[in-house]
Amino acid sequence: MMKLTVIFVAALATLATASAQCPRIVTRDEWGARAASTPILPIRPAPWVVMHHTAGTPCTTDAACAQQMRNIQNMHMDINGWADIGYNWCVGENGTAYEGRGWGRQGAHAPNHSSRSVGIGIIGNFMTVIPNMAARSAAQQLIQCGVVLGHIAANYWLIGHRQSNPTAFSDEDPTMKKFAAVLAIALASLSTVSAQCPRIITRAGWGARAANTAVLPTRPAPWVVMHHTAGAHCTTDAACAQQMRNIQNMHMDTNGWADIGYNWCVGENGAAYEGRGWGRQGAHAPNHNSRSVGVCIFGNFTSVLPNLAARNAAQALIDCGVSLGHIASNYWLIGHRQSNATACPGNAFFENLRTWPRFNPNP
Ligand SMILES: *[C@@H]1O[C@H](CO)[C@@H](O)[C@H](O)[C@H]1NC(C)=O
Ligand SMILES: *[C@@H]1O[C@H](CO)[C@@H](O)[C@H](O)[C@H]1NC(C)=O
Ligand SMILES: *[C@@H]1O[C@H](CO)[C@@H](O)[C@H](O)[C@H]1NC(C)=O
Ligand SMILES: CC(=O)N[C@H]1CO[C@H](CO)[C@@H](O)[C@@H]1O
Repeated sequence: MMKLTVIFVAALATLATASAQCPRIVTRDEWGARAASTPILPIRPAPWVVMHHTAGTPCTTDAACAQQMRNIQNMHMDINGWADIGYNWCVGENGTAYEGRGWGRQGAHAPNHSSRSVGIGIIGNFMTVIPNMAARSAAQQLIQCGVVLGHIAANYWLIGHRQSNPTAFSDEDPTMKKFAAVLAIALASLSTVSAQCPRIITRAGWGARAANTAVLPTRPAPWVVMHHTAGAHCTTDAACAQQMRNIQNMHMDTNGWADIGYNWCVGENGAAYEGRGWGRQGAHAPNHNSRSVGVCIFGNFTSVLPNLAARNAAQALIDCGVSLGHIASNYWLIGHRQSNATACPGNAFFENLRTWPRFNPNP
């Protein structure tokens, strides 16, 4: 009974996290798809994600995007003679993902990759403009959602359609050249979500005292623990560097620790400050120190949230750690209070943290 309860709670936690990762989804029934039966994807989870534009009309309302899905499905079935709409998913500029062939099915969208990829079409023609932020975020979320649900490999590769079948686009066609350039920008902005690190200030950059701390025994770290410093906020490089020096002095001289306790701190100037750094064991959350990366945000977030610059930098730091192999791609995020009895990281910040990717409500 107890085992069952544990499994049930774990399953609920997984579900909660999975739905947190997914964008708003409109199913085939909801957009009025014609019935179709397509083969199962032979390689699962899919190791590739192929990004497309539909080269047609963009849409920003539910009604218009559903109409586009029906138009594209009709074209793919009646004109191309395919079994169904070619894409696994489409994404509209209303920030919504439309189920095409869906997860676990082989698409007809990129001949060299259809049997091993998830094909995502952003609805619209992106020769001269990039998809809006709502569509780009929804596409990235859809990919993360696929990873969490086990349909896309955690170490997937993202490419544009033209990288799969270059012959489909003639270099003689100037519109295609333009499309390629614009798509490259759009793809770069997508991949930066998972690959780009925030602005980083090294130990030398903030004037750290020398210290030597133990190597993290569990790598990549399966946990990320978020903290606030409960002290002064900082929005300038000079003030944040001063905070780092103050905290290091307190942790070394008052607490008697080998170094500043955190692996990283983040300021409301949008920069990440190297504490113990990657691959080192921190002293920030007794129950998790040997298996986590501890990240603090400078300030007291009991009744206010860290500003957007700090929140974005903290998320970018986590993504950066994943892409560099220091944090497990299926890491769990928790607040310090979930590791040890403490108010940290502050009520306001903790409530917000619950909505972050990979937040674990029941560690
Ligand atoms: C796959 O890509 C190669 C190299 O561009 C191309 O020659 C080939 O025709 C493509 N295959 C298909 C099925 O399109
Ligand atoms: C943090 O802020 C709260 C109110 O917002 C205050 O009650 C508390 O004393 C502050 N904590 C510290 C350590 O200053
Ligand atoms: C963390 O929690 C444990 C168990 O409740 C407790 O024994 C320990 O003193 C706590 N450590 C700190 C630093 O608060
Ligand atoms: C970003 C955007 O345009 N979102 C729209 C998506 O569609 C719904 C319903 O049609 C609108 O309410 C949103 O504003």
